[in-house]
Amino acid sequence: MPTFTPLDAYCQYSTEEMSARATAFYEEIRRRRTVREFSGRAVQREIIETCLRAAGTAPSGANLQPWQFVVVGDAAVKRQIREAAEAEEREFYEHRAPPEWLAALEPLGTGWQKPFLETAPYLIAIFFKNYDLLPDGRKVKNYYAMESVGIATGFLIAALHHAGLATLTHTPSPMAFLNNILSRPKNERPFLLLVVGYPAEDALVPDITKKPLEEIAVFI
Ligand code: IYR
Repeated sequence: MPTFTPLDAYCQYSTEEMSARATAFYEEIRRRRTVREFSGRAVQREIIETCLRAAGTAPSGANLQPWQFVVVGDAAVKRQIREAAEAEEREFYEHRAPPEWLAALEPLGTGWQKPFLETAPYLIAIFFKNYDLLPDGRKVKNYYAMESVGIATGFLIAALHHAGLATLTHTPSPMAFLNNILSRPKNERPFLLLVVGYPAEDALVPDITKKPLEEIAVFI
């Protein structure tokens, strides 16, 4: 039998307050920029932990929470990840990527070299689990694993931004090397590598814009 508790945590606001809150959040989140130049300045582990707790509150299929976050602060492991990622990225940029993909990436100014994978204080490897493994080896299916992990990752990016940190959603492809380097079981599939830290003092970001509301939403 399911058990239920009152929705004590819900806060209701006046229309004015709601409007002010919606605007304040929009102003806060619209300042977020993906950063590719990181400072080496250390970040307190406790801040990362709190942001991961925020990510862990995300909704998920049947509340099965099919995510695993692996926080890498160790310089030697970061180097291994950089080397493996750059090998894949070099293949991608020099051979695998079709011209139209390279053309789409042009405005971002990306390339195969990924120094930020060593410079930034933390790399958070995010995995999704289509099934969980019980200690006896039996599999328990998860539902909407990738969607759930996408939502949790959005929460994490927002939480880190809110705390005053910069992030980069990095997707070296393929990412299977993350399982080997981080010794993760085979039911954990890499979702993305989140680079976390302070932006470099002189960090530049591409001059790009977001689509206006009219282009991304319709009311019917
Ligand atoms: N994974 C490569 C290429 C890349 C692909 C997309 I789609 C981006 O939005 C950015 C980069 C890289 O990280 O450089």
